[in-house]
Amino acid sequence: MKCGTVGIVGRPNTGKSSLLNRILGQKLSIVSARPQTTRHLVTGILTRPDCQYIFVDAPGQQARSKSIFQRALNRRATEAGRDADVVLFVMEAQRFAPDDRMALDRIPEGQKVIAVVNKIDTVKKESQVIPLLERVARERSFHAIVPISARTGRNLPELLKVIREALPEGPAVYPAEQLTDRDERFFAAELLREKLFEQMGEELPYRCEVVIDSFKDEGTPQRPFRRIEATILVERDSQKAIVVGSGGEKLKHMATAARKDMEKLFGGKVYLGTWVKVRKSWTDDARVLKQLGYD
Ligand SMILES: Nc1nc2c(ncn2[C@@H]2O[C@H](COP(=O)(O)OP(=O)(O)O)[C@@H](O)[C@H]2O)c(=O)[nH]1
Ligand SMILES: [Mg+2]
Repeated sequence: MKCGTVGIVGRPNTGKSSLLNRILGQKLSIVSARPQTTRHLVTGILTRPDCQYIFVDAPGQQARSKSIFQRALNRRATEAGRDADVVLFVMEAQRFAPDDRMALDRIPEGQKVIAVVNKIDTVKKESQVIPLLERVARERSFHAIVPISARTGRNLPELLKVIREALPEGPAVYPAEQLTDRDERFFAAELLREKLFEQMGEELPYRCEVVIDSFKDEGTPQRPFRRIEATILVERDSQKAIVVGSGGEKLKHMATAARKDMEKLFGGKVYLGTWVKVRKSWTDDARVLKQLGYD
């Protein structure tokens, strides 16, 4: 038996969260077309008869970290690369740019790193990526370089095999059926935050944070029912108006979509109450960030 942690790192938007979700066959980490959707270290556990993989999906490393908040996200990504038994460095099939190199450089020397070249479904012929693979091979001494597609699932069995080889021997740490070490409260916040990314304009989602004020299990095993109260924090009154929408329509729409996803993930009915509150410049307020768990 093998068992160990697998850190997933790389610059924003290369498909790290998509890869984790695809491997687990479940939407665990939120995904969006915009960079910097992921803010937390999301653990996803895959147990096979001969191996337990403990994946840790990290926020993307950003070169220009302007706010205290962004620097905290970068630290989390660095942590994921440093503390794992094996690191997946995820990049795109079409490019290896300075921000990719920066993310790669943050992985400490001596770490076992597998270069994962994602999105090979975007090239016409797979042989087209060979020059890039050769170039990447010169960047660092990788344990392996594996081209994949998180979208189609191409080469994922091979990737899992390569990861297994690199993991240490040892018994499973988690029960075989456990999917994550995060609790339902965490996923409730993430699912609502995902709707902000999906349905708000370009900049706004980066100014928002979701806090779960209360999470109560009020059902029975036969009829599960969860009562959840959530607050969306924004930085300014004008942003609050946009999130709420005219007549509260926008907020209602997002809350409904989030509630449906929660019901799917948790299995059972959910009541979701949502509020929007202004916390001036929370992305640059060390005290608020600490309260939110970014330290
Ligand atoms: N064509 C293609 N798109 C992908 C693939 N993997 C991820 N994406 C897209 O790339 C974007 C960023 O994905 P996400 O998983 O959030 O990236 P992250 O920031 O690295 O976690 C999303 O729009 C995904 O749908 C892939 O294998 N092929
Ligand atoms: Mg992500």
